[in-house]
Amino acid sequence: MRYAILVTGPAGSGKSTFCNSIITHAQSLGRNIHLFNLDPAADKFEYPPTIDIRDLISLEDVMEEMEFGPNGGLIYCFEYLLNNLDWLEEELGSYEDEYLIIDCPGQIELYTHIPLLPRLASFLQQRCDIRVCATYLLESQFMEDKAKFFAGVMSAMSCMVSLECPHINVLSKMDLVRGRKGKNEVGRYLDPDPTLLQNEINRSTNPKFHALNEAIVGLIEDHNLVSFLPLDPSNDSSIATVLSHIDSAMQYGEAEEVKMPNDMDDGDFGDEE
Ligand SMILES: Nc1nc2c(ncn2[C@@H]2O[C@H](COP(=O)(O)OP(=O)(O)OP(=O)(O)O)[C@@H](O)[C@H]2O)c(=O)[nH]1
Ligand SMILES: [Mg+2]
Repeated sequence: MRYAILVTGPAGSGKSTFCNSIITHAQSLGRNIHLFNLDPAADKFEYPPTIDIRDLISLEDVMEEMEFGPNGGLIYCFEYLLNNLDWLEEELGSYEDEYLIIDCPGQIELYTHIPLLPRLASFLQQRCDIRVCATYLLESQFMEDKAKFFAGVMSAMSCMVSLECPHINVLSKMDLVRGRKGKNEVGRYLDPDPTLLQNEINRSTNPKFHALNEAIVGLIEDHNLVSFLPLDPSNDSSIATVLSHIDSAMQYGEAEEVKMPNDMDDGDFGDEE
């Protein structure tokens, strides 16, 4: 069986750092994990990618030859990849046992506006028979502004709905809030508490939007879809917990044994107040 973690999230949310931490951690456990770089604009890597979209197409060439800007160029690169999936199939080879971590670019239109990543995810799952788990990273700094946090929750939800595969949301860069937010307060964000947050958002938005706030909060509450795992890449047990949830979502390992994820311990959270 083959497995792949699709690492998504807005620009700068810590996707590449997360990929590195997972690789480092997996290697320390003696697991073999390969990086698949899907960002045609990436230039520096801590671990050399085993599969690299830049071997197929160069963003620089696209921008120069097609006279596209960076975002249009990126969309072009993705469309090119999706029109050349034979290339990818060859790169993926026919390994039996493989665990890939796929570092995506941060442009949100790749999964929301134009379903490029959903098409790739379904290719990996259906054509290549790879079990895929998507992760969506949102920065912990989003907790500083509730309206922004809710926009982030909506984007996570939109990604989750469009990708149609097991999905884990991660609140990244938790080291930045450590000691500044108590465990209970962080908990309200990890398992978003819509009604409590609604009042506070209403206070900072024009009354014209209160009905809209309520509708959005209702949507999040009714579907109870979004919760987050905290991630602090400097803390090994935090990485282990996130990886165990991913493994469990894909049922990685012995097929006959159902795996349960690790519980979160105190070290995974912000400090207690
Ligand atoms: N403090 C802190 N900084 C982080 C963490 N993860 C990433 N960063 C920093 O955030 C910035 C962006 O990190 P990347 O891992 O490149 O984020 P990305 O999502 O891959 O960014 P794009 O590929 O450009 O969308 C870098 O300066 C990182 O050093 C973290 O857990 N804690
Ligand atoms: Mg990156």
